[in-house]
Amino acid sequence: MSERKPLIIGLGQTGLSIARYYARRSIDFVMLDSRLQPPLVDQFKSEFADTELHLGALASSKIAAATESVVSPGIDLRDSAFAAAKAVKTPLIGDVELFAREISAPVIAITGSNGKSTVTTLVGEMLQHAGYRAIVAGNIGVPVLDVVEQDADVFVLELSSFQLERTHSLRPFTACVLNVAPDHMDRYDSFVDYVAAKKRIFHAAEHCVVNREQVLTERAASASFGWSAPGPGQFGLRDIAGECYLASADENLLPISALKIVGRHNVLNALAAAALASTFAVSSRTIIETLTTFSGLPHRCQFVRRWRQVDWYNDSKGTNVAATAATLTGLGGDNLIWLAGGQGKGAEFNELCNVVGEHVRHAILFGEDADRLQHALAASTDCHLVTGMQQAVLLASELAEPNDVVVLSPACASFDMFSDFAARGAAYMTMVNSL
Ligand code: UMA
Ligand code: ADP
Repeated sequence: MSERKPLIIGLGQTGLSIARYYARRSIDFVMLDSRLQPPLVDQFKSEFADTELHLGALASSKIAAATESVVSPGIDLRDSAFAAAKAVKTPLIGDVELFAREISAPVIAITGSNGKSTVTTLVGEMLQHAGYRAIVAGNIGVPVLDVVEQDADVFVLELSSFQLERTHSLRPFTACVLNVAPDHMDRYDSFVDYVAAKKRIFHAAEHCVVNREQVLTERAASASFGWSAPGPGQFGLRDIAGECYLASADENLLPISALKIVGRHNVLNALAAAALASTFAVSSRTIIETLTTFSGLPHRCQFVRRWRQVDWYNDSKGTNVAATAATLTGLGGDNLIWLAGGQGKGAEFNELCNVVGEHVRHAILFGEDADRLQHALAASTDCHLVTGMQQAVLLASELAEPNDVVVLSPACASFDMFSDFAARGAAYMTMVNSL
């Protein structure tokens, strides 16, 4: 009887990885997806031809009657389809919960509104350079159950609030909330609820690493990072003879100018990664080596090209207001031509007014929430509405004057026009490179 099997809900990257995990353990399951044509349905049918699959509106009675449901992060647990399951206490968990129940290697767990992938990658590289078998997974694009059987000395996990809210058994060796700023406000009743989901990462953690400037995520910590000069157990900045150094307690690590990653926000990311690696006894020398060689991930303030004396950047991963504000501030100046738009996820775009007023000469807006962006920012800069990426790039190339900087940093999710942020960034770069 299918009712007594576990359910997998969501046939995306996570759902497929859970299916493969159950199959490796000979556990029968049922797959559900609310869409009639989920992206990975053909792949699923070819691998699991005999498995029960239900597409379309989620049946609440089925979910309530299952042994447990493993729900993909993209699905909102407030959906009425889960009410009956909650009433009869059928467990609703995520893939990270299954992972946590199984592993014995320590976990360094990283969350935050912005900088997660950059910091997770940096920490993974620091540990690998120190000689550990460190495996990076999670919201960064590698479902945790794809790596659960790998022989690891340590797992470095990027975790989203959606993953954390459905995880109960994780006991991280080190946990960190990098920062909190409004994001995914369409998925939470309030900002407080969103912050609470993020702070679940600290539950049962042996070491906590905190951002000294964020009182919202304050707690007793093994290490902290922030802009101020560091005391014991702290990472921060110190001025030495007019040069600003990343420093740990009384040790000066490296000058900011030695970092390859650009922008003020990336200085904080570097300090956070150093603080996290220090809880795993990675030496300062290894931390410095990694920080001086890491040149950043694609789609994050990525330099694309200089064309007719104009620099073009791709920050497609800037998917919320705080991320875009950090990028526009980081690029600086008052001559930015800024491409933005997509799905705003309920964001308050007027929080961008000051930073846009200071740095942006022209805003070129497209996608589902372009009107809302224009409405919020019309008084701060010159706004242009266009129908898509190609028109945006062409208009930017017409408006740009020598020494201007053009940047795509959408402040929005991409799903209205692209499969994800990477496809959006790739489309932008192709168009920029073909100018
Ligand atoms: N969906 C439905 N019906 C369903 C199932 C999904 O409409 O029944 C929709 C969701 O609303 C969403 C999309 O399908 O719009 C994808 O959801 P999913 O849960 O199937 O996503 P996966 O493909 O499994 O990818 C997820 C993460 N995506 C989300 O949380 C939305 C990926 O993070 C992550 O890399 C992957 O698991 C592996 O862990 C991406 C992301 O955008 C990068 N994350 C958000 C962020 O970083 O802001 C949280
Ligand atoms: P995440 O995985 O949390 O989305 P990324 O490291 O992929 O974070 O960076 C995504 C975008 O967020 C970057 O392109 C940049 O615009 C912004 N960003 C990165 N780090 C920070 C930070 N520490 N504070 C604010 N914004 C940041």
